[in-house]
Amino acid sequence: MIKPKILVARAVFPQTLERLSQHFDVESNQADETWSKAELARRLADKVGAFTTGSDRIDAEVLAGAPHLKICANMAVGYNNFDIPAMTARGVMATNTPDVLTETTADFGFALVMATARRIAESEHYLRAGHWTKWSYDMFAGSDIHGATLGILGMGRIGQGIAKRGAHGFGMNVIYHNRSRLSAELETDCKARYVSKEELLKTADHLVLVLPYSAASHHAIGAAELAQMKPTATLVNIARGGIVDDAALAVALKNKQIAAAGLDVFEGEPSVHPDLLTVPNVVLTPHIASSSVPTRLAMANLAADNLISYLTQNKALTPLNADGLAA
Ligand code: 8YV
Repeated sequence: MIKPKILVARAVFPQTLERLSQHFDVESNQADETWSKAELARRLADKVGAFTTGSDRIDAEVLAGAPHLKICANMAVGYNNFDIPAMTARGVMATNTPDVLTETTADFGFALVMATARRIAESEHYLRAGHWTKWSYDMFAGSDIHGATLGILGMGRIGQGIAKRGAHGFGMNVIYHNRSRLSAELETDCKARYVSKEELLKTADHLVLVLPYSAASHHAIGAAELAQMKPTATLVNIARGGIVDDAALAVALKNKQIAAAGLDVFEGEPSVHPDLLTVPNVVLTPHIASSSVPTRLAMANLAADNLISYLTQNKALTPLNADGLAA
């Protein structure tokens, strides 16, 4: 039997490839080469399915080179690398990997809050550099987590996970802002109070960004918003680069307009704004919030299952544009 052809655009777990190979004729990128859009389109020319990650842009230009493509399964919950209207117009199903990464990503968000507020990375660099010669009363004195006000911008599943960790684990006072307000039941679960964006910026001791990236959220935190925050406040971004104006943030950190930041995502990543690399009061990690072994496996499995289910039974498990395709 001739198997349908699919492309796995990035290196993945060998067991994911093995599983996909049971159903498909798989071309994969286990060497993890960086492909241009033209290269991606060229490789998609004879494929019906694609396993993609957040770094693979699927838009009209790529789709033009992929006339047989029926589905792109993203190994990510975020899907700003997909041009959904273009995919829908071409009849290509888009899927993502919600839920399986929620708790792991919330753990990491909270870890960044703690590392940032308690200056863990900065003090570790100091120690490794051999600067630690004596104790001093204010050495790397940061701010408290327990009892502080935790602000969350974007209160989806991951935002709620962070809220629960803060409220139930650390006795934090949790406030949030979101496009839509949560139900009373969810607010009670998260012990979170809905506030305006302005109040969130002004009141939070630790502000965490967990909102999806879109034209509407581009530079949701820029110079004007940073100016509204407390000088003692910290900012954590585990959402997407582009939500924060990184150049403005570097200036705010340098001028101590806010105390510190923790960033897992960057505008134009994997490049990082050079000024962020020179300020000490920022913790920088390379987009690893979902990266625990069990969670990355679960994400890969869900993306693979979407391909298998859609291409063998015409049923996507976690579709993004099913309504558009049905219309
Ligand atoms: C991924 C993420 O690691 O799921 C997301 O939206 O940002 C991360 O979990 C990344 O996008 C790679 O696909």
